[in-house]
Amino acid sequence: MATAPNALLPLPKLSPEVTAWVESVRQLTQPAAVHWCEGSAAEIKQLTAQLETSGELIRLNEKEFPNCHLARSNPSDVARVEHLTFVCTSRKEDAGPNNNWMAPAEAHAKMRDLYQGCMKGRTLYVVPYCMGPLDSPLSRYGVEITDSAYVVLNMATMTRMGRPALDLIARTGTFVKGLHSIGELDPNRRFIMHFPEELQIQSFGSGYGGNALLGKKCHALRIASYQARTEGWLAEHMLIVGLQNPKGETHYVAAAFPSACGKTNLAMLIPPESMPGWKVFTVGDDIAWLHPGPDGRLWAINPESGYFGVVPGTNPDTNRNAYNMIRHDTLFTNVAVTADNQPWWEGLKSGTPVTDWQGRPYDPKNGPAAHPNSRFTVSARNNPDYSPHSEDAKGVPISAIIFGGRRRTLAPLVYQARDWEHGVLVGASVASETTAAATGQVGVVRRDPMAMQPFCGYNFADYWQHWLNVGAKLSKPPQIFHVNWFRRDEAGRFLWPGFGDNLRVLAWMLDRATGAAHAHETAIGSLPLPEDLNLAGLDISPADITELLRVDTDAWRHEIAEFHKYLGQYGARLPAALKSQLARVEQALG
Ligand code: GTP
Ligand code: SPV
Ligand code: MN
Repeated sequence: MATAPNALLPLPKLSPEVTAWVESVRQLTQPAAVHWCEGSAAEIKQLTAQLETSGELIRLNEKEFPNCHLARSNPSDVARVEHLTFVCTSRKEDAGPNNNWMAPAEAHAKMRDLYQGCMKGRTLYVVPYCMGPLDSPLSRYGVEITDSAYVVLNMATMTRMGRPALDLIARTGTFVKGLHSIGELDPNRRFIMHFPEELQIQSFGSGYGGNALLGKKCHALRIASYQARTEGWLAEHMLIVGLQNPKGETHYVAAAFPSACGKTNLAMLIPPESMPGWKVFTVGDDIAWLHPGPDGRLWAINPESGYFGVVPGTNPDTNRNAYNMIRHDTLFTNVAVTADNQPWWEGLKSGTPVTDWQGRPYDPKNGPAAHPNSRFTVSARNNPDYSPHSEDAKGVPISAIIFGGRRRTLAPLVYQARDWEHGVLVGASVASETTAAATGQVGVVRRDPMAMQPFCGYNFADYWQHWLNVGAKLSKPPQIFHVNWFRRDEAGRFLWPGFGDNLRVLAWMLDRATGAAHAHETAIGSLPLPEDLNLAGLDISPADITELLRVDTDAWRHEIAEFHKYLGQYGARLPAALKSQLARVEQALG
């Protein structure tokens, strides 16, 4: 029987629900073979060799980039597709104005048609995975069925993939079913469907990133956020980072920024030389699962085990650790290559691209050499500052939550919310310039509450209420802040150096959390004065820092009016506390 697992997996360890589902998918999709992934090094090696032979993976310069590969995706398939992503709840209003909705029966029928015989001549891979440490009660399981070996390789790095996950599923019974086929990579036959009530994901027609690595955005955010609401926790688009001050005390911070707005870089921050004694440890770079703990604090785990990070901009100056991390054992997608077969991307200070991301001779007339959303897939263990507490079953305690966006104007470098309720308003009011992480126009400001606009698996109004409910359970809630590393002057120059120097802002936040730092109150929240920030050794003009910390009341009045209008679409579902927090800010702005 084609679904019989390889000899390495003894049958008693298999969940009957998994085998029955795999068999039903096999009958529907009609693959030539079925491969149950065990997650061993030998298996990864074999799949890598297979993709090298087929030409889907190109081995890069072995001396400079040992064990690194390049994959080129279909040029029409280079980013998440939000307009083709649906949340299929029984009631439309449960998905909310923030999601595309389709009735579950209609979506199932549409997908069934697409899946019919779609794996003929291909191998069906069964990818069991665990999101979170294997021994954590906070972790969740899933099985992705895919016909892409490239997806298998990515999932093997990004999740705890293979046999231990299958064993855990057999023991606990509950798992998310994710069915993925690359189909014909036809943008007109491409859908990313979520059925949160059924713990199911169905994806067709894309092999890229969040569309295809179903453990990531589809499971760990859209499905998990829905589950988290009923179970009393939060699934968020947040990095988690540990900051050790010169006294040796470590505080953990979680930060939500929209896609391609600096999470990986903040999670891997390198302290500036003028801040000796600080150490930074990465727990996660993209997703956090946050649980109220018995001690009244909020505890976080990173459900992932690797980074699917933005390549352009990574260099030894912006982040030496990130640069070194991707110099070995890394899978690159859609970067350019040099004459001696090294990967190349915009922002690198050395090397010359000869072949662009599409495999054509590089010609600047065709745009950038590397795709702006080119990515690296790398194990978190490659990160020299990977926190050993990333593996803690109970997670790490969170002292501060940071929201942020990419705004050329308006949003100051940092401000602090009064309390949790005001913090929920601050998170809900995030707006940011769109980036290449999703298809569509880049650089236009759009509302992106909690950096979850593309990822919340249910109605935002219910989500904000859930945030308020979680806060009410915390006797020691994290302080909430908003940052903007991306302010520019009229010539387009960044006013703030960013990257490692962001620690100066984080240090102020930690002092605020312990009551040790000064701030002054404004209508939108509390801000530091220039002298409240540690700017020692930083080459920044007084005019720039003044501008970065300025609250332009007129512009904010306009911003808040726009936000008020936006909230209108959530109607009667909007939490009363959010409305009163908004009214308070409006009143303060006058
Ligand atoms: P996703 O993986 O899409 O969720 O992105 P991310 O939020 O992890 O963003 P990432 O850290 O990869 O940064 C995206 C881009 O912003 C890269 O090109 C970075 O070089 C750039 N960037 C990150 N931090 C800063 C900063 O502090 N200042 C400036 N100017 N650019 C930054
Ligand atoms: C993002 O877009 O926020 C990402 C990349 O982290 S993807 O996995 O494609 O969602
Ligand atoms: Mn992301």
